[in-house]
Amino acid sequence: SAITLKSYEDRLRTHPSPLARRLLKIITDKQTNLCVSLDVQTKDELLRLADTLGPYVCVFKTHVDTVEDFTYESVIVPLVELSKRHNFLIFEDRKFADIGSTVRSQYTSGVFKIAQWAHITNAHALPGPGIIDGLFAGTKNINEERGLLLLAEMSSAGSLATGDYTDKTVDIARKNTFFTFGFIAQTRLGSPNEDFIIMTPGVGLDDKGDSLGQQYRTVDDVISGGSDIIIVGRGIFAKGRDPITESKRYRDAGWKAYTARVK
Ligand code: 5FU
Repeated sequence: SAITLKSYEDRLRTHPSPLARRLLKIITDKQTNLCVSLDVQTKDELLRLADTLGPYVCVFKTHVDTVEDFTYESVIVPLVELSKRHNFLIFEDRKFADIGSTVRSQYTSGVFKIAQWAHITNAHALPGPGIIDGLFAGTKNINEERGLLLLAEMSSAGSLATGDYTDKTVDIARKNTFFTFGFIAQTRLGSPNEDFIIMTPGVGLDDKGDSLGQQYRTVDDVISGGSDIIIVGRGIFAKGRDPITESKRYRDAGWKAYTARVK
């Protein structure tokens, strides 16, 4: 039977994570559960897409280490400005995977200083709960909401994050729901009295996958299965596609699927 869930608006009143409450408010106000993955290699493309697609998304996901002409001043400063202008959050898809002490440095320092600007980042649970403690310690001097997603499942073929690994990842997330507000996953996770935000990549309406293991599911499949936010990259900006037309299409499909499942 199909999953029913409370509305985003109801959930924003009770969610334990300040970042999640801010996110649920944006989703409610803009009526979009679309996260666009800005997987491009130049700052001009990244900033152009962030500006033109900003009105249609709740979150922009980045891989800043793939931007060839990256500088903090020329990429991050304007991106943060755009996030305020269009009211979206920034999610750096960093997939931390080391001991607490190391991830704290990777999160706060170096060239990228992710904690300074990314409202959301993510981590593998593989190293154990110390990874959350390390990242949470990195938010100590930040005066704005920050949130972490754990990778509980992946979209790629043959992923090892299944079964017992996924269940144990959920257990680890339960230790700090102020900071760890949800999962990268393909299915609804957590018990019915908990409220984790599920963000799902591997969403595409026109393709089945790519040649490197990516697998796509439809928007309906993902949202009716209990995911809260669809993450779409090449479905929106691959060669030959018009990013604005496709963003509207995914936004509309995501919202329609959501209204069908809401209690
Ligand atoms: F954790 C994951 C995952 O399980 N699958 C993913 O595809 C993350 N991703 C990211 O979502 C991946 O790194 C890309 O940035 C994005 C999907 O892009 P696509 O172009 O929609 O395939």
